[in-house]
Amino acid sequence: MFSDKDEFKEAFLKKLEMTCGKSFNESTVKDQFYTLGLLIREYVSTEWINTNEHYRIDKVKQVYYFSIEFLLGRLLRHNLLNLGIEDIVESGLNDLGIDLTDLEVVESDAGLGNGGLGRLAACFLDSLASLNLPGHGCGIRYKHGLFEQKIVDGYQVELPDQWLRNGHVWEVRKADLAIEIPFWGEVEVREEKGRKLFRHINAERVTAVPYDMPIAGYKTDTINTLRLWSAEPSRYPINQDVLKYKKETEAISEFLYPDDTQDEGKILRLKQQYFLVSASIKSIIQTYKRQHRGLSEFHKYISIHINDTHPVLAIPELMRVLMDEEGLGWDTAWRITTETISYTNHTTLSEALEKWPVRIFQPLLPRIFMIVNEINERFCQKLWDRYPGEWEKIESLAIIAHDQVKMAHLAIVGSHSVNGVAALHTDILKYREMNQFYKIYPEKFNNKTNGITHRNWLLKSNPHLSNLITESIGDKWIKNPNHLEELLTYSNDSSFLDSLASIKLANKKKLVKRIEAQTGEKIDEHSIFDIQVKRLHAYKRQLLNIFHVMYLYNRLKEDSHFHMHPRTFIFGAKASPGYYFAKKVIKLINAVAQKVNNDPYTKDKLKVTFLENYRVSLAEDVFPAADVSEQISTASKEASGTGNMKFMMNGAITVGTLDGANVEIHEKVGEENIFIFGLSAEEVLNYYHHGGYHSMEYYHHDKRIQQVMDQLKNGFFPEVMDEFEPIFDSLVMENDQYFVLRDFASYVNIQERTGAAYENSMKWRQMSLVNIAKSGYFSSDRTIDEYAKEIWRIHPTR
Ligand code: 26V
Repeated sequence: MFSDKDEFKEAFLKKLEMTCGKSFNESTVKDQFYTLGLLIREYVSTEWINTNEHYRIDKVKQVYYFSIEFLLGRLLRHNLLNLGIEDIVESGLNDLGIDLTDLEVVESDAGLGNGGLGRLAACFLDSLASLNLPGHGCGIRYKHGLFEQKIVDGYQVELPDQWLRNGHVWEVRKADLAIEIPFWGEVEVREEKGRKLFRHINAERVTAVPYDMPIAGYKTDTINTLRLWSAEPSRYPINQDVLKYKKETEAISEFLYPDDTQDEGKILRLKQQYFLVSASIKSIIQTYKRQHRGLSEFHKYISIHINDTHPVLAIPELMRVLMDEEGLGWDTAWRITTETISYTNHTTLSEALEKWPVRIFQPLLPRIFMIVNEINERFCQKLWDRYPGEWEKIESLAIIAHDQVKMAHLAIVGSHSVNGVAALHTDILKYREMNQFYKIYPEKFNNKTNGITHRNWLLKSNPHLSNLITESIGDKWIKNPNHLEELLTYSNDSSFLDSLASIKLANKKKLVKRIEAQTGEKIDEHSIFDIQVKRLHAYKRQLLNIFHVMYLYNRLKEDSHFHMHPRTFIFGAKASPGYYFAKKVIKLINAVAQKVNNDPYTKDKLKVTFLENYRVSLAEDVFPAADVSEQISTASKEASGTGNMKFMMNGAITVGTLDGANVEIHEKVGEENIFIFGLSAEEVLNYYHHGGYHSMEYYHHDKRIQQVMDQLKNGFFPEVMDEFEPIFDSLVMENDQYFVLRDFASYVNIQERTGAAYENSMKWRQMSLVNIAKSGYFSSDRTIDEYAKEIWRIHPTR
């Protein structure tokens, strides 16, 4: 459509007049952004169609990645980069007096996710397309993504996210491909020619309308699809409350993770899950039938991957379609279903494992419940044959027990592959949390260590570092990040190391500017930027970090000889709206910031900043500016972590526990290029099983801990007398289930070593270089290549 900047300018100006009805001189940045977006979408449309034609005509096996979250962020520069037209567009716009970065910030983040799980899905889409793999995403087009966070007086306040306010330029609504989804009602059973026939009657119907987004690979011809479903009313029922029906229908795609403490919220979440999988499966089958006769070979052409258990109803839904709509028998349908579906587990935390009460499940999804029940009965029969008489064991493994449907059990039984997301996590699944299932199905369990797309998290977000890398080793690393290892030849090249340091400084300055513009706070860019950004959760131990800051503050105040390199502790975290304890931690961080930043005695040494509304577009400025990456979860609790990889790739040094993918980062960079501390997963799990930890002893015997704990309630924070008592209680009185006090001394120790290491700037730069050079393994290209070969059995096309 345009091959040089003059053609681009001409197309841009024409498009602007046509879509906005304004002359260029009258146009706003929003008009310009929207015009550019439309132009790009048109630019990809031919290849998009070609890709799909090729998949159809050549009967290519395709994977569909089902996920309740896709955390895409902004897409303008991402698309320009992947299509290879960034330079043309940027310089064309320059000629017109437009700065591309001014257009970029107009775009709202597509924040349809919480954190790691949703961002992983977004990185996977990029890698699939970039590796020319036939793989698409299926999700929900929430009207409101994850809430917008404001910090008011140190407290988190949530506002609804309004990402669709100005429309979403990358999507195409396809009303003609809408699909009806039934809820409630009854199942009518008839017998015909010796076969049972099932019909779902008196159902309330909801229409699922697809919105498709093109997913362009990096400089390839492949354009895959992300299909997000939106819920709309079907034909309005006669004699019913029409407004109520409309509201209830639209609620399905209104919010990401509606509050599920009450039954109403539980129903809504289960509706969302079925809505996603039913619409997706029906549309996959419609497309499939245009290319193939019959469904007996479905699994040879289609793979469906379920990202955690949220889409696990794909299993009974596929069974339903194969049996009730296509007339296959149970055994054939079961073989096809299990061969089609694969499952990733993303957490071992018991409170995060999904269970649905039968009293909600059965009436909402009557036919699906019957099928789940049948799957359960057949599975229990198998268990009975294997473990005759062992009722307790059978009960603990059953899919339905004690009036609850256990989604993870359904996922394991109904799929051919179950994977964890880091080596340690998979071992914990195999030998601890899911050991009984592992014994029954050893062949299903496998590991796929997470990865991130280096094209987003390095090439796009850290252009200066990317340029330095390309100048040094060429640009092969962009398509194959293992080439980053060639950077090791520069380990003793002082001019290269100097460049590395000045790029880091420039990135820090950029972040400082952004923080100053937002909060008015001034930050010393020569201080160590020590950063912890991730969802707020007790197991991630933001508390340990802030206690360390309190300890440093106390030390500085009490010991005039105490030396430390100036440090800025940066936090970014959203807490679930109903997560009381997590919100206390946010308040504590802000209270410490208030205290420390305003004390003339410490303010040149210590600084604490809480970044409001942490999200993808902010993260893109945070990772490149980090010196120290905080990955300090209680060992065994963080399935993988992916922020750890983004920091590493941008040259930050990890301070971390041997948890999740930190273990593998440690292996890659070696002992001397990472700061490891704290209990091992083994030790933590042993404490859980055998007891022996008494946090009170640490409180009494370590004066540093005692002082910090006491400050939570002795008026140290003057305006908040009993605000932090629940934190004190959980650590001291309720035995500190995440071992914060247990790991405190070890953490202080490693932090002291970290600070000292930073002062040897030559050594620090070398460490940083090793981290960048060894980060290739953590590219999602490697991860996706493994999924493609070992689970999905799909192949690169063209
Ligand atoms: C969910 C919940 C919901 C209820 C309250 C407690 C709780 C705790 C954790 C979760 C996590 C759900 C699954 C998830 O997001 N896992 C994350 O997946 C990432 C991608 O694999 C991985 O890097 C993170 O370690 C893992 O926590």
